[in-house]
Parts: sequence; structure tokens; C-alpha cells
Amino acid sequence: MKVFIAGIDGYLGWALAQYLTSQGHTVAGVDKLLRREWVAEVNSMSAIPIYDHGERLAAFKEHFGTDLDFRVGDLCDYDFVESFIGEFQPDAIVHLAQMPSAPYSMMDQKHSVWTQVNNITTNMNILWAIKEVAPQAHLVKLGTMGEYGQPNVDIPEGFFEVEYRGRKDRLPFPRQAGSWYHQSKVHDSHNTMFASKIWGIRATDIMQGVVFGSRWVGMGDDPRLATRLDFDQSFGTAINRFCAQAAVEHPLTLYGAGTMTRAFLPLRDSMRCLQLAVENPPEAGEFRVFNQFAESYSIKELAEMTQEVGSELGLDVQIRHYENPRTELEQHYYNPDRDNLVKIGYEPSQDVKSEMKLMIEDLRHHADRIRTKMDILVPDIRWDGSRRRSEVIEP
Ligand code: USQ
Repeated sequence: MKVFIAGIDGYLGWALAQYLTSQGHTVAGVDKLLRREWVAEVNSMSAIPIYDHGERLAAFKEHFGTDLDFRVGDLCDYDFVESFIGEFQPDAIVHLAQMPSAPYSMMDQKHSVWTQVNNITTNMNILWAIKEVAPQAHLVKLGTMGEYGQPNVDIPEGFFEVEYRGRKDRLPFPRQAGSWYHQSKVHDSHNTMFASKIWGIRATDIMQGVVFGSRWVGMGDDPRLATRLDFDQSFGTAINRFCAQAAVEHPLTLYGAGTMTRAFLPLRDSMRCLQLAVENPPEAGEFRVFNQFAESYSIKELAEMTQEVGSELGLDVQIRHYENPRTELEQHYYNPDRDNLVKIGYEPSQDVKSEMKLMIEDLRHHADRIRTKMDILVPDIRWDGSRRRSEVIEP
């Protein structure tokens, strides 16, 4: 199939371009390289070194024997989006090209507004381009499990049956997102569902959990093909941060009591699930929702697992509780469904510790890079828009 990846330079996008190519698909994609700028703006860098556009393209050609049509461009520029998608005529468009960080979006007025304008515009431009020049293309839109929030009932996949005042309907499940970033994804879900309804676009809205890990099986060791791995408070996700902290024996930064529960999946499962979504498109006009994760854990359990894996590797890993800089429920019910992907062949990984071990080993090679950024490991972006470094607390 011909797959267009929006956001092809990112953590998921660069890995996915290689993974889908290795599975026989033809890939093209676009990126404005903004993730590199955002991470520099928050005074950090990828723990695993990443190479520039030209070096990545050369390595891709050497390894896969084919040119990758990866253009640097702006998805907020509609003419560019329409012309590239019209030229490539994809069967599927995987849309990963958004600002993905909750803390970054909570920093101040400028960052929250920018996040929403950028994220909603990129999605709207892709929806319009599908309608205008590639109506057969299937949009695989990366949303987030965080769109649902933490309701005190089970979380279905997008829709639920409801009976109200004697009448029944199948309605979208309520979205109660916990950051301006997560809210931007809620708006995208609504816009995509509406576009499907009025224009007959086929779309899969992926409610993805928190991704972790540094590689997919078969990724090889050419450093030019490595994907980025962030560990700062904004762009590093919980397990990736814990593994980076373990690699340099910095205490793990557990926010609050650490009893928040989230759904997680390793990078390789994310690749596999996106492949399954692409290869099993919905009918024209169908808008479907996949909850995409392997398993749920509390953040405290994950810190303890990181500590165990760290000590198996001879590292002294302490766990410390810090004031929670976020406004979020720490004690809550959490039970999301995950059936749609399993029905089309997904076998969830259940071995978080093996993945952590691989990642800590990868990160230990780059411990010196992480050590240069020790001062940014403790969070200071607070959900009320102020900045103050969290203090250590007794839970
Ligand atoms: N947390 C800690 N310590 C840390 C970092 C995080 O205790 O050092 C806690 C947070 O308070 C939160 C949980 O871990 O309760 C998850 O935080 P996270 O930063 O790993 O994940 P989140 O902000 O939710 O965002 C990440 C990605 C985002 C994606 C989302 C999926 O950055 O792009 O949409 O995961 S989900 O969480 O399912 O919404």
C-alpha cells in the first residue's frame, strides 16, 4: 500500500517509515522538523543522538534500497498539503504531525493557543486534502487515551450505548481531557467524525496510550536510523524518563503518590497496531475508534519495575516522590476496553521489564548526554500556568 506519514521525522514517524517499508509498503511523508525545535526550546535534546534530514535519507536508501520521499514542509500550509497528497495518491495517511506534549501546552497562553491552532489546523488541512484530491485515502489519526480522562466507569472504544428518558442511542463516549494538548485531540476527534459523516471519509481515530521504548524488533544498529528518545518533563513520557533517569542513577521522579493509572504500549506494539489499522481500512464514510495500548499500570508500579531492572543491571536506582505539578486525579478507577485491534490480529506485549532493559542498555551508551541535562529532570511546569520546581515530598 502507499502510506503517507505526516510527522515522519518524529519519535513514532521515523520508526514507522522504516517499519512499514520493511513490511513491503511504499512510504512518503512530511515534517517541519518542529519537534527538534521544541525540545531545544525546553533546553533539552534527544538522549539518543538523531541525524539530520539528509543523513537520514542517505541511510534509508542504503538499508532499504529505495529513496524515501520525505519532504520538509508545513502542514499548516494547505496548498503544500493538497499538492503533496494529490501527487502521491496514498491509500492511507497516518497523521502523527502534532505537538504531543501536555506540559508544553500548559506553559502559558502562547503555548496553549499555539498547540491548539497548530494541531487542529494540521488535521483540518489533511481532511480537506483527502476530500479534494484523495477521497479513497484512509485517515489513521493519532489521538490519545487521554481524551477520555479518568471516568468512574469502564471506557469503551469511542462509542457507547446509552438509555436516557426511555430512549436509546449509540453516542460518542464523553471526552474529559486533562491538558490543552489533550483537548486539541478531542477537537480533532470531533472534526474527523464530522468530516466522515459529511464527506464519506474513511477514518480510524487511534486512542493511543503512553508509548515507551527505543526500538522495534529488526530496527538494526545504524545510528542514522535510530529514532529520538526524549527525557525532559515535556517531551519525555513517563517510562522513557524513568529509564533515562535510571541510566544516570538520578532518582526516579514520581509525581504525587504515583497512583495515577495509565495505559501503555511499547514502540514496537505501536508500529504493529498502526500497520494493522492501515492494512484493514474501514468502509467509506465509516469513522471507527481503536483504543491502542498493551496494558494498564500505575506510575508507581512502573517506577518499581524500573528500579528492579536497574538493579539487575547493577545500577543504584532510588524512587522519589515530588509535588505533582499537574492537576490530575491520583486515585481513580481505570478500565478501558481494547478489543478492536485484537480482533484484527494485535497480540499485546506483556513484558514491560524486557523492554525497559533494552532501553536502559541503549541509554547507558548515551549517559553523558543525559548527564549534561540533569538540571531539567525535576518538573517545573505547573497546570496553573506558573513555573516552580517541584519539591521532594513524603507521600
Ligand atoms: N509522571 C510522573 N513522573 C514523570 C512523568 C510523568 O509521575 O516523571 C506521571 C504524570 O503525572 C502522569 C503520567 O505519569 O500521571 C503519564 O505522564 P506522561 O508524561 O508519560 O504522559 P502524558 O502527559 O499523558 O502524555 C503522553 C504523551 C502524549 C500522549 C499521551 C497518551 O506525551 O503525546 O498523547 O502520553 S495518554 O497518557 O494515554 O493520554
